[in-house]
Amino acid sequence: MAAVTSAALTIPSFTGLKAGSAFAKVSSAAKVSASPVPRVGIKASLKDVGLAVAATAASAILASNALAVEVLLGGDDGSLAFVPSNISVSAGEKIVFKNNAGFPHNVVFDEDEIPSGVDASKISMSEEDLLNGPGETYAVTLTEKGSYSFYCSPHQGAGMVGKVTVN
Ligand SMILES: [Cu+2]
Repeated sequence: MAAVTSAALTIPSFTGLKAGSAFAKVSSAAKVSASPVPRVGIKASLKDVGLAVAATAASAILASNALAVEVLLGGDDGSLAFVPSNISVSAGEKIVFKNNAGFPHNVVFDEDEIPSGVDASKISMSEEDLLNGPGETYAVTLTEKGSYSFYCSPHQGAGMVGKVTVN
């Protein structure tokens, strides 16, 4: 919008030598069809603004991820594991599980190894629900303090289990 405003300010000075009434006419016409050069300039500026907005959104996403704890699903070495498998977070801190290798994976909290009163089904993916693609994520926020155990249902037998302590 700043680019459009500056262009509007530029056009009157461009036609400033003309009479008052002509000035008004040219000014309104200029809004519809400005000379090619300023139009290109406006388009380019708007594009730049668009990119700036996109960049801001991207950095905001990065910033929010920085506040979350990330756990990779599958090790870079091909191991069927949560990496790291034992984490500590603050109550209310977001935990993001991210598909890394050896998928499909999922994240299921063990109803017998979570604080009493917490509903395992509300913090877990279902046993049948799987993250199939690279980079897919499952995020959970735990608010009750205590110790929680979780596992990946396809790979529980292979030892893909983890633990989170909420402080
Ligand atoms: Cu798995």
